[in-house]
Order: sequence, then structure tokens, then C-alpha cells
Amino acid sequence: MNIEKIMASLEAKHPGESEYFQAVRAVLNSIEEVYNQHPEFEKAKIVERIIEPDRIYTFRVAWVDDKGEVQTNLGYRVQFNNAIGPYKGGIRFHSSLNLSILKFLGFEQTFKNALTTLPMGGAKGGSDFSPRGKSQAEIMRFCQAFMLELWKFIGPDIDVPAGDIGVGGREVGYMYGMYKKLTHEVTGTFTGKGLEFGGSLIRPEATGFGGLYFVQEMLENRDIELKGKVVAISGFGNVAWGAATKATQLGAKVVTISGPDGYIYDEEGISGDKIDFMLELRASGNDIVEPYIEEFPNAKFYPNKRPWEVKVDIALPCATQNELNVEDAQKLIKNGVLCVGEISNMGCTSEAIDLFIENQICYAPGKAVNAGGVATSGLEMTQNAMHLNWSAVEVEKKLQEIMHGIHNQCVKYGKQPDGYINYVKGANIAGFMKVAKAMMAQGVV
Ligand code: 2IT
Repeated sequence: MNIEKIMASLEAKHPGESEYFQAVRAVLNSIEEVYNQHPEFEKAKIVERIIEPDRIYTFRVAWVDDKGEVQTNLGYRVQFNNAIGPYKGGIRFHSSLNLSILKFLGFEQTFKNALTTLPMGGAKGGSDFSPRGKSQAEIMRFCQAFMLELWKFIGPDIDVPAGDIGVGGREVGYMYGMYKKLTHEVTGTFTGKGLEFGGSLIRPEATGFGGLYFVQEMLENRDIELKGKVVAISGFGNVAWGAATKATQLGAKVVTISGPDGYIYDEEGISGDKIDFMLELRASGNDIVEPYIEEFPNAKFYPNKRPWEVKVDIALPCATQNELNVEDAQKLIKNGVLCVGEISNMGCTSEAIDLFIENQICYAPGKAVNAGGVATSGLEMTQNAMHLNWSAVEVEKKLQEIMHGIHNQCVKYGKQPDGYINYVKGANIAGFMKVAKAMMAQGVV
């Protein structure tokens, strides 16, 4: 495989799509050696095919805001790869969203979903609509307008969307409501639904919970206990909330959360009421964390800074892509960080990852660490197909088994001769092999 040639051709076809190139290059670097041992992959041009999405839908979303003004947003669905199952992946609403970000997310989702062992292909969608400061009615109207276009392209055995940044249970409810209105079908075509209409217990918690189970496995592998460790978390949304909840349950102390406005440092630990307060912060719709210090005055707020400058044992990016750069990585390493678990998708820049690996830090990428979210979506699809609901205990047990299985796959494919586990390699090779074999078996399509 000639990585430079493949990248040059991709870059020529899709100028400026830097996040997409970053994600593709990382996977190609990891799989190069294994790929070259499989001449049949090269002959079938698996890499050339796997790096391009199957198809992309883009559409205009027009809606009327509370002032009566007409608003125009862009809507997208990137159906990346369905070699192992129906397209599956979240919907993101964020003002900065673009096709490069959605293609990187869809590409990553393809390998992540393969790692879960469940039959799900990869997809991602969303809009540049910003939920910040919008009223409930505006959010509903936008979701309905978005769905008027998207409904044609999705279905329980075609493509099953879910939430992501800016899309939670409320938005999924509005989109699913409009989907049902248009199709006259109750098929559970979304995951992350409300519990009253086919949602799964533990789905809201699953990304954070799964992340902590994975981190626990990484630490155990080095004979280190999670209990008593100090943890920095970024973000304050659904993923950060689930991660803080499980970290606290497992006896660790979470000392930071963050927002676009800066970060909170709470030396006493963010637990109990303080974790619940994250839900209030989010419900306010203002996308800021500063109000935390009004509620809990012993904590400190550091405006326009990231939490990676705090001395911690474990760092868990839970916000967005490239939120931890090489300078942040240097600070964490200098402060003696033991483990970095990416719970956001592509949370670390490639330079930061290289530095972690060079320093033999226990680091694992989003597609392994955060796979518990989509895995539990897969469990929601199973429950919907069976017309049954599992108990919270049952779902969480399955989630834990899936995370254990993903960790094992990373060790299998990522263990280096000196014993260091390169989780980037492990996750990329394991995910790639499954999708590549499925593509080989299904011919050139
Ligand atoms: O990035 C992700 O894996 C998600 N946003 C969850 C996707 C899903 O289909 O549950």
C-alpha cells in the first residue's frame, strides 16, 4: 500500500477536508503492515473503496424561528459503509459542522461499530444548526424540518440514526415523531429514544459507562487500580455526565469539567449533586460551565482554558474532535498522567497521540473507548426487533462484556514486542479486518 499516493489522491478529490484526511491517515498508518500481508485486499482495492463513503445526502433545511424569520440550514447524512450491517451512527447539530467532520465521523464509526461485534455499518449525519439559545419550539420545528428530508433515506434495516453533540433524547423524540408521521410505521428507526417508546435503559449512560469500563481494563492490564485516582474530564454533556457518574461509582475522583467558555476545577470532587447539576447546565441551553461556581463556590473557573493543565492520573476527553493537542499532551505527561482514554471521537490530535505512544502512556482512541454508546444502540435495535425490553442490569452486563471484548481485540492486534499495548493499532487493525473481510466476501459493489 502506498499511503502517500492514496492520501494525495484523496486530498485532490476533496480539497480542505482536514479532519477526514486525519482520520483516514491514522487508520492507513495502523493497518499498512497487515494489509501488505494480504495481497487479495490490494487486488480488490479494499483501501481505495473503504476510505470513500458509499453515498452522501445533502439537503437544505428551511424553518421559521420564534420571531417569524425564515432560517436556512444545511442537512447531511453520510452513509459510509454497510458491509457488516445497516448504516448506524449519530446525528450532530453544531454551528461548525461540515462535510469534512461528518466524513471523519462516518469513517471512524465504520470501524468502531465493527469492534462492538454487533451487525452495524457506519454512518453519520447532522446539521450546522446551533441549538445554543434556541427555544424548545424552535428546536422542535427544526427537527421536524430536518426529518422531512431525511426520512426517505433511513429505516430499521437501512440506516438507523441516533444522537451525538447537540442531539439528545429530546431531539431524537422530535425527529422520530416526524419520521413516524411520514412513514406510518413504528419500527424503532432511531436509537436513544425515550423509555416509553422503545428506548433502552442505560443508553443515555452507555458512552460514559463503557468508557470507564474500558479505562478500568487498560489500568488492570498494568496492575493499576482505578479506585482513588484523580480524573480530568472535558465537556459537560451526556458523555461527560456518564463518565463522571461511573468514575465516581468506581471510586475515582473527578476534578474537572469544561465548556466552550473554560473549565471548572473542583478539588473536592465532582460527585452526587454536582453531577446532577451538569444536567441543569445543559438544560439551560447556554453552552457554558461558569454557573457551576455560583452553585458550588469552593470550585474555581478558568476562562478560555482547557482542563489538561491540571495534575491528574487519568485524562478523559469527552467533548469534541482535536480538543487535546500536543502542548496539552506535554503538560499531562509532565504532570505524571497514567492513562488517557479518548471518549470523544478523535479527541486528540495526531501529534498528541504520537507523544503519548512515544512515552508509553496508556492511551486508547475514541473508536475503542467510546464504542459503548453505539453498542448499546445496537442493543436497543435488538430489543425493538424482539418487541421486548431488557432490564438495566441486563443491558449493563452486556455493555460490560462488549467493552471487555473490545479491549481483548485491541490487545490481540496491538501488543508490541516489548509488551506495550498500542491501542491505536489494535483498534484500527481489528476493526479494519472485519470490514475488509466482509467486503471481500460480497464482491465489488
Ligand atoms: O459517536 C457515536 O458513536 C455516537 N454518537 C453514537 C451513535 C449511535 O448510533 O448510537
